[in-house]
Amino acid sequence: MRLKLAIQKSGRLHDDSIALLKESGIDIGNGVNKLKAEATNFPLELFFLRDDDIPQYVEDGVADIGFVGENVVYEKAKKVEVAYALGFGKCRLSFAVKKNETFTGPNFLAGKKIATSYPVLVQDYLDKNKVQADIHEISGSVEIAPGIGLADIICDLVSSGSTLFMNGLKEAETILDSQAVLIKRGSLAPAQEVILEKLLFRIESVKKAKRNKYVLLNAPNDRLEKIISLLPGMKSPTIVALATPGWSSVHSVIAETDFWEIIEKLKMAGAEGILVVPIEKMIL
Ligand code: PRT
Ligand code: ZN
Repeated sequence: MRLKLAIQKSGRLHDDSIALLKESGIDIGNGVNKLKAEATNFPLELFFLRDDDIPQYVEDGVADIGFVGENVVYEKAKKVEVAYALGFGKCRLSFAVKKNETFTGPNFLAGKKIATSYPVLVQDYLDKNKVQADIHEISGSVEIAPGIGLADIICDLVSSGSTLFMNGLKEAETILDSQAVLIKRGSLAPAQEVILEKLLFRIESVKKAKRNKYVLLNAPNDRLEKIISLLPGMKSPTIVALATPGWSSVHSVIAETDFWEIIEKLKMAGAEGILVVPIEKMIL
């Protein structure tokens, strides 16, 4: 029994999808230029598809699971479940107005022409806010629509904002925060659910490891109590005696988010020779 995974053939999600599988210890056999590939050391078969088609293929059972942006999942509204947030491909779907205009709220959209590749999500937003507007669906280069007189406003994906800026537009209102997610068909065979659980366990270990750092430091024994109180660790830190009498080496795990704050406090508490190393996998 194998699990069939659909990922983007080429584009913004492709490299991160492949990297995540590699970091999860999954080797992909023959090249990615074909339509399909098989993992050599895990019961996984890969399909390389356009991202827009992935929800449909998962609903139809051509693939069992897929890696795809939430923006695509919700726009396509197929019968698939969002099982796991993968943490890459982050962006937002936002309205953008001409830079000299002021977006005053949903009513600003009333009667306007909106260019977008996301007509379903935009219509949802309009309905929720009881506003009527004219949606023009276009598949690419949405940002040029106001400049050529095709639309008054756009609703498009934004990450750095530089595309909007270069086209004389500014972000006005976000209607969806998006990232790549793992979607699945509702009804997987029990044996496939087991494979999916194994895959998710590996992905979670990789993600946890990325969020944490392994820290080693030296400290005089009379400062140990203070230093230990600053370290969250998974359980309690490891303490090893150094060859120099009265000194110990302390090892622990620190979350990336708290990292600088804790390091500064550790230094002030008397820690020396602090080493910070990346963690490859983290299994709790
Ligand atoms: O060929 P295929 O259909 O598979 O690919 P595609 O061209 O439809 O998609 P692709 O590869 O461009 O994007 C795939 C997915 O990446 C999207 O569905 C999102 O989930 C995610 N993603 C993340 C983005 C962006 N960031 C992003 N910035 N997708 C598109 N953009 C575009 C945006 O449309 C705009 O043109 O980048 C531009 C804005 O970027 P900034 O940095 O200038 O703000
Ligand atoms: Zn696409």
